[in-house]
Amino acid sequence: MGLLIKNGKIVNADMSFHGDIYCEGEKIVAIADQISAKENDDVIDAEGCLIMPGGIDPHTHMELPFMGTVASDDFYSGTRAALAGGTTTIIDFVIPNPQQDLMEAFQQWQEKAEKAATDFSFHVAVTWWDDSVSEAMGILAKEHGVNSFKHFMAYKNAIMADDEVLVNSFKRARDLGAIATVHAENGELVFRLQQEMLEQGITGPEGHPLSRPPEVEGEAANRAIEIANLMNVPIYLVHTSCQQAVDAIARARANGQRVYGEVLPGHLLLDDSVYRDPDWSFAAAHVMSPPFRPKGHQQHLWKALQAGTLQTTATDHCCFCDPQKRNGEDDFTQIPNGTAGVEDRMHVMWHHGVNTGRLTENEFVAVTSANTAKIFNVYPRKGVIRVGSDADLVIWDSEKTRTISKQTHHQNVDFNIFEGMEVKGVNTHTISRGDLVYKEGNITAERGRGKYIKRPLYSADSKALQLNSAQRKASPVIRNT
Ligand code: URQ
Ligand code: ZN
Ligand code: ZN
Repeated sequence: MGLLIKNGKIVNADMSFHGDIYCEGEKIVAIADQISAKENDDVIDAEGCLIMPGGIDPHTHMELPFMGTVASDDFYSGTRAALAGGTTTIIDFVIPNPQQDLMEAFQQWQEKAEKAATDFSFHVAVTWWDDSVSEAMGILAKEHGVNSFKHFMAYKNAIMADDEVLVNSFKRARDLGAIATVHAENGELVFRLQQEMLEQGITGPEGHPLSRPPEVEGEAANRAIEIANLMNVPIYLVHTSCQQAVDAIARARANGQRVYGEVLPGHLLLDDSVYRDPDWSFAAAHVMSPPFRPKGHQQHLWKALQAGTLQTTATDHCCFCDPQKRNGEDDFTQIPNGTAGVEDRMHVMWHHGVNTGRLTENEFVAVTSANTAKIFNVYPRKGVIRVGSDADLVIWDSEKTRTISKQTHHQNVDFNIFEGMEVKGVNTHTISRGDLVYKEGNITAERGRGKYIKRPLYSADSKALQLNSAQRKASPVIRNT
């Protein structure tokens, strides 16, 4: 028995065309003008709708233990919500405690994710360093399909990676044929500025952005990029939030360095005024790092996304309910950092990206799915509607509206940073590996149906990775004689 999706307009990152799609098992097996249904096939008439690759969210933290509590969406509730919003694959994070064996942490996260409703993969964070970490990175890379290693440059006295960890881990990632990813904020500066805020008697959420200004991110972004340059490893900056970080990425890319950047819808649309709201709960609900920025940065981020300086969108879905946020009622540095968004990303990016003319429908697919698949090396298995690819699809009604609200979202959290936002253009159906898992508000995905996605290593011996920019500059210029 197969699934036939008829009469739709197929939208990939590279082109759009009308056609029928036939899925059998977990794969797309045929794309053609007219496909006839066989007996017992399921048929969806997508007349007037678009059919796009299922969204890939490269940055989530389901049930993350963090700042003395645990994120309130677990791997089932959070991935159910993802499917409702058109995302069919997440890349979450294994975050070992300092001194914890990376393999032990990887096993712990695999067990948590057994209940996932979407396909899932893991970036593994390097939060400390010794030979055993290097060895574990090799096992994860060669045997478990981990081709990306994360580094938190923030969160001093917790999971912060100092320059020694960055240099060692970046070099190891490069030698393995993996990519380094970073949360780029200078954790020493944040710590000092937090103390200064508290010493001045600033204990409310308004202290959060004051203790992590854009310069704190710009410095770390530049430092991480330069370390990656000299270690000759590709680097991916998560939740790029400000002009300073965008400019560091743009400079490096213009210099031919392999640098990629991610942006969250929240940073594209919200500003730091939320932290000065008189309602403590409202302000605290927006505490995430890097913080939402002063007006002006948002436009710079949009332009960078349109220009291709930033390539992907993510959510950093890491949500905490008000009672959890109240851990920081008397001290903003104790407010668990994180916000939700896994259910809203595609809708928000379509409404504020495509409906405004900032992005074409094809660019929308690029920044919500295809680019992430390419950067993290699961394309064309994911990220494209093509024969042989996984049947991860959304049927998209560009006329259908939704008003985003905590009252109606499926995320397990009592707040929504896009509360009240009316968006036009939503998925009516979500299909994951050929299963119809969401239809018109009804999620039918079974707990644990998600599969772990291994991500192949890049070839470590490719010429492109053999010279860093200094060496490239020194190499003889071959003139066309
Ligand atoms: O920093 C992150 O990405 C995690 C801990 C989620 N929290 C956040 O504020 N971004
Ligand atoms: Zn982060
Ligand atoms: Zn994160």
